[in-house]
Amino acid sequence: MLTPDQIQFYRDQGYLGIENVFSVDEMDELRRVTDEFVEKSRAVTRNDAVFDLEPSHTPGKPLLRRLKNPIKQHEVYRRALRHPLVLQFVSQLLGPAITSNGNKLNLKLANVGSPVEWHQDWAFYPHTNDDLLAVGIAMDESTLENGCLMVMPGSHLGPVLDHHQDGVFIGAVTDPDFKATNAVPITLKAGGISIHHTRLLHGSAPNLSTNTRRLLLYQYCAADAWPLLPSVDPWGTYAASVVQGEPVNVPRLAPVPVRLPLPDPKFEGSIYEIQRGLKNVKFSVGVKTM
Ligand SMILES: O=C(O)CCC(=O)C(=O)O
Repeated sequence: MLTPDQIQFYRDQGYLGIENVFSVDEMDELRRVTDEFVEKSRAVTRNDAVFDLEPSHTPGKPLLRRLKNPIKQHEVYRRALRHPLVLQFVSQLLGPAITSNGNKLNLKLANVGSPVEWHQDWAFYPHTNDDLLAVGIAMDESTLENGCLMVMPGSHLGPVLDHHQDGVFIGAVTDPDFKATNAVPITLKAGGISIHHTRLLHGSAPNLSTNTRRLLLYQYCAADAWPLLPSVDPWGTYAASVVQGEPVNVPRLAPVPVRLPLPDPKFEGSIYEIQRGLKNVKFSVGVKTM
């Protein structure tokens, strides 16, 4: 259980570091399976739906930078998503009903691990409310030297900064006034976890040390946080719908009541077909007699 002080710290600062969440056996299994994927990446020469490679990757020296969507790749990652302690902590912060909108395994292999520039996850996937967070499972000891996660405490309560460059989303803060001052590292032993709020500014330095740093990340959302972007070709779908004027990427959010028309009422049918099952009809269908 998170203590009331930990919960308050998360609310005020936007993050937590918690040691000893995964057992030694659980970590050994995660590392063993991950090593197998690094081995498999030898056969891959360019980034694909599963593997993201460091620029200096070669079959002789496989340098896997990210395993994409690990829960699709192996049962051991699926189990970690539902780890009882993780779900207990997440429900204390988000409420009992939780969804997951993504997962990834970032590997910063010794001497080569790429940095991740400062960003806010919210810039990638805005929702109807910001009760979203990411849990990072430290698969190795995570230190300043090997590129541990860095955060800017309290920044989740501030503005969402621009992540666009020349009008194109670039996945990192581009605000010219942004300075990464007061950043703090979340150092962890293997088996510990970090938790960070979706609006918290964070990033991490390259791994210039001889110790690998692997961070398995799971994103969780309160079940009543709905994504604002459609999952397939969001900009193309939206932009194609414009009949006059320019598309906008800053939606106007109003505190309007919303109830989604789900479960799916078979929208391929017309309103006549959808209403056919209505029990409490108000207009009776009369038969005109001559
Ligand atoms: O792996 C890291 O250090 C940072 C990961 C991160 O923030 C991301 O992938 O969005």
